This record gives sequence, structure tokens and C-alpha cells, in this order.
Amino acid sequence: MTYDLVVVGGGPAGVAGALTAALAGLRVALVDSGLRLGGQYFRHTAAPRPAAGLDRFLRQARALDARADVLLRHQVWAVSREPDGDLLVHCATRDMAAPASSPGADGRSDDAGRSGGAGLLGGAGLLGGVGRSGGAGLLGGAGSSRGDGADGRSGERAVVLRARRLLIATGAHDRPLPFPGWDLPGVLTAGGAQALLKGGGVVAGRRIVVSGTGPFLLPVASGLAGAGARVLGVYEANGGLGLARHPVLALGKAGEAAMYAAALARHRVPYRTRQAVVAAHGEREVEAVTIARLDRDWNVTATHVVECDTVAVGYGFVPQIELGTQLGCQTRHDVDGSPVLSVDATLRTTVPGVWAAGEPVGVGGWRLAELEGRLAGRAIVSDARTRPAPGSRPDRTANVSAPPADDVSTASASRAGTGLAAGSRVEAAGDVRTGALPESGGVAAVVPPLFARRRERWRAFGEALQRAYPVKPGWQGWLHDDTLVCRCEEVPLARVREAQALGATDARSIKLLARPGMGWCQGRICGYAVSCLAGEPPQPPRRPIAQPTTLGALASLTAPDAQAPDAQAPDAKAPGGATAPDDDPAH
Ligand SMILES: Cc1cc2nc3c(=O)[nH]c(=O)nc-3n(C[C@H](O)[C@@H](O)[C@H](O)COP(=O)(O)OP(=O)(O)OC[C@H]3O[C@@H](n4cnc5c(N)ncnc54)[C@H](O)[C@@H]3O)c2cc1C
Repeated sequence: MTYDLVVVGGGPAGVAGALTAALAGLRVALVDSGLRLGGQYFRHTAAPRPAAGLDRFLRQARALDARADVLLRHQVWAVSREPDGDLLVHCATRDMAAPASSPGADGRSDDAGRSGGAGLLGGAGLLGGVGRSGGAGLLGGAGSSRGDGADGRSGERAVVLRARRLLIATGAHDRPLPFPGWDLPGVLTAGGAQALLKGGGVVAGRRIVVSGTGPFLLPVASGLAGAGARVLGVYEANGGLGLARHPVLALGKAGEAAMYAAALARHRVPYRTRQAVVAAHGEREVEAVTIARLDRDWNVTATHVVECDTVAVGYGFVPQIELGTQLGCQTRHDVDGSPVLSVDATLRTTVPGVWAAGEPVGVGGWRLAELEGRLAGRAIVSDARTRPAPGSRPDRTANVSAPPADDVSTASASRAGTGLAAGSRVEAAGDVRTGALPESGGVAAVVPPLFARRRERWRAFGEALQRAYPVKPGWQGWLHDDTLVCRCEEVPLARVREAQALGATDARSIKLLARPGMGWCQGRICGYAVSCLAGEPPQPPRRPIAQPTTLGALASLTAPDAQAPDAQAPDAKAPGGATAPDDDPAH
């Protein structure tokens, strides 16, 4: 089967994009590595607690599940182009020992207890001992936390989807900075601590210090405090003014900020500015941290020690753009120097058939991500209508493998849509409020002015946040010669400096000489720090695979039992049918 659209990422951007396209009658598959739809912001347990926008997201997710193939626990490691222009989306998935529970987004199944990390942690990633065993699979079976069989049958195995179009909605992951002791168990990224709490109801520790920069520290600290942890302090490395320098932009967030401030006050959590954790101490795990007072450039001016068992640190986010760079999409540097995918007003990348939305286009919050997903969906529908695929396209199922019958995703996979013809049955006139799609047209038809203005405003807000909470160079002075910069390959700062003394002038040549970024995570954790140490902005990733995967999964690509999808399966999802108001992303 060939999908009209495959969406990678089940956060607000991916779900809005996929639903918009599916409602218009396109045959859509959405792939996410997590156990449930939600992404970083809407990550939730089986019994979700109230959170802004969550009800609406769950409505969208349910509507999507009824109209598209939602493949959870599928990690996409590559996308390649076929000679005829179609895209092959290469995923690795894993058979679960226990009977799989429902993949639905509505929280009907309680599989959090079995998550073991892979889905639960998603892109967040943990530092310290937990992260080493709990993250994504590894390239090469050795050391894999999953116990995969090398034959690819008992562990991870490959699933390949064929698509005419791709929407990259892969979000972002935490940006950590190295400091002495950051490799001790008990040191987590702020997103990792939050992922444990939101995804599995697990409180990361009992006496927790939260440190780093940016407003994301506030929900993390108040969430942990609300769940019973003693949060000893939030240490913000930048000044306290933050968004106050951008009052118009701050206005929209004033309510949220006040809510977090009240929560911190209620739990007696001190919030300190121009201070940060600069070292963690302990024999086998974290027992204390050094907190430093910082000047404007983050040079240390004074220190004191605080006893704790857990540290959550976060210095912003790194957009996940690997799938785009693999395909040759152009990138640009965002305000904070992060490489992001270049897109036009309709979220189209520079590579034909490929769109991107949400954090891979630039970090800007879940509202913006959802709006962009929706706009990308509209653009994709418009593209499909103006360049419809031939109805009598030859069946290519022989080239495609799909989840076997016992996979959790099969129930929805067998209800695949019937394609574009149905799309023509939906509303012809574009309507901004209902989200109805125009038959065809230029940018203005796909992106109505109201949406364009909203996107501009929220994008400006995201950029203002990045300006308000920069990473300052003084952190490099927190490191000692023996501080690990790359935890996977255990590369200390001294080795990086040696490489520089030998003539390495950029991150890539440092990597070649000293090996930071050559290990399990392929520079996803240390890449930013190594670029800073090299004195250059982070470069777009040039990794052959977007996500670590096992050799077993790769081997199963050629396994004789690779199955073709049931292309003849009747369509039970009524693509192009009448749209219930609740299912519309506009609601
Ligand atoms: C760790 C973390 C925590 C955050 N917490 C908050 C918060 O509490 N409040 C807030 O306002 N904002 C938060 N943000 C910002 C947040 O990301 C939102 O702005 C919003 O969730 C972005 O939506 P998105 O759809 O672009 O990406 P996401 O919500 O990140 O969704 C991306 C999805 O893609 C999936 N994915 C990525 N790569 C692959 C792959 N190769 N194969 C398969 N699936 C893949 C991920 O599992 C994820 O589900 C957080 C960000 C991070 C990184």
C-alpha cells in the first residue's frame, strides 16, 4: 500500500497535520515511538490529569485513530526516496512479550508499567544511569537494554511504509550542558524528570534541585513539588526579567507564569536567578550539588553546597531534524543557533513532497506546533488535489512490509483509507473558523491571513523566549580537565582540548580526533556542548540514521517473514466522510 501521507511524530504538530489530511480524505499513517500519542507536552498517563489543551488533543487523537493508521512504538530511523519519487519510511518496532494493549490515545490501556523506558522517555532522554538503560535502542546489539535477538524476530524488527508525502513533526529533545558529576545516577534532564512524571506517574527523587535556563523549569519544578517531591530550589542561570523585556509577548503568558509562581510559593520552593548547579557530588549517586552565583556571562562568582538526591537540568531544546537533513532539506540557524529546517509559508521544506511542522522548524510551544501541523496538513491536501496521484497506480505492496497481525497497530492498519478520490467529497470552500479546506489555490488559500498572523505572533514569541534565555559561554569554565564532555565515549574535556591543540578547529574535526559524538547517542546529547567548545554554532546533523536502532531490526529488513500489508483491506475509516465538529482540528 502507498500512503498519501506519512507523518512522523505524534505530538500536537503531527496529530493536527495527520488529522487535517485524514479528514480531507487522504490515506494517512502516523508513526510515533511512544506508547501513546501526545508528544512532549501532551504526554499523559492512562488516566490523564487535567492540563491546558489536553481534552482537545485527546479528541483530535481519537478522531485520528478512527481515520488513519496510527503506529505507536515505531521508531523511524531513516527515510529514503524511491526512483519513482515515493518515500520509504523505515521504522523499527518491537514485539512485546506480554499481549499488547490498545494503542489508542484515549488512555484506555494502562501500559505505562511495562514501558521500560523506550516509549516513555521518547525524545526526552535521561542523564545518569537511568538514561543509559532506558533510552532508545542502540546501534549494535551489544549493550542494548532490550535484549533483542540478533535475528530481529524476538526483538526489534523493521517496518517500512511507502508514502507519496512526508510530514516531519519529530519535536525536540532536551539540551543539557556538561558539568562535573553530570554522569552520576540521579542527574536527569528536566524533560526526563517531567517525562517520568507525566508518562508514568514516577517522581524522579525525593529531594530535587532544578537548574538551567528558561521557563520550562517552572512546570517541571511545580509538577515535581505537586507530586510530593521536596524541590529544594529552582536555579535560573539567566536574570529574572526574562520575558518582561518583551511585555507584549509576555502578556499572553502572564497567566501561566502566575500559576507556576503560585504553585512554587505554595510548596515553598525558592526561585533563584543568576544561579545554577555547576557540579554534582556523590560516590555512587548524587548526594549533593554545588550551586554557583553567576555573572551575566555565567562566570562563577560564589558557591555553596546543597544536599539532594536528584538534579533536573535543562538549557533549552534541540530540534530533531535528522529525517529532514537525511533527505537533503535545507536548514537555517534559529535565534539560539540551533539548526532547524527551512520551510516556506505553507511549511513545505526545500525537498519536494516533504513538509515539516512544530519544533523541527523552530522551538515555539505546543500551540504553535499544533497550528503549524494543521497548516502543513492543509498544504498537503492542496498539493494532493492539484497533483492527484493516478487512481490506477500499480500495486506496490510486494516492496512494503507491515506490522504482522498480532501487532498493536494492526487493528488500525487494516482500516486504511481509500485515497484521494474521497478527498474531493469534502467541503469545497475554505473557511478559517471551521478549518474547512479550499479545493486548491495559492498560499493565501492554504494559509488564511488569520492563521498566518497567528503563526507569526507565536513564532515571534518563541524567538523572544530564546533571546530571553540564552546559553552564555561562562559554563565552559565550570568544567575540569577530567569532566566528561561525551558520556557515551567517555571523552573528558582534556581530550577535546588536545584535539584542538592538534589543529581541530571545528566540532567535526574534534569528533574525528577525540571521538565525542561517536557513541550510542551519536552526539545528540553532547553535540551542542562540543560545538560551543569548538567556538562554532551547532551544525545540522549528518547522521546516517535518525534514531539509534539495533542491528537486529536492520537484519529483519531482509528476513523472509517480512510481511506485505493487507492492501485489499476494506476501508472502515470513512475517509472524506462528513466531519463531526468535535473531530475537526478547529475545535
Ligand atoms: C523534554 C521536553 C519537555 C517539554 N515539556 C513541555 C511542557 O511541559 N510544556 C510546554 O509548553 N512545552 C513543553 N515542551 C516544548 C514542547 O515540545 C512543545 O512545544 C510541543 O510538544 C511541541 O510539539 P511537537 O508536535 O512539535 O513535538 P513533540 O510534542 O515533541 O512531538 C514529537 C513526537 O515525535 C516523536 N518522534 C520523534 N522522533 C521520532 C522518530 N524518529 N520516530 C518516531 N517518532 C518520533 C516523539 O516521540 C514525539 O512524540 C517540551 C519539550 C521537550 C523537549
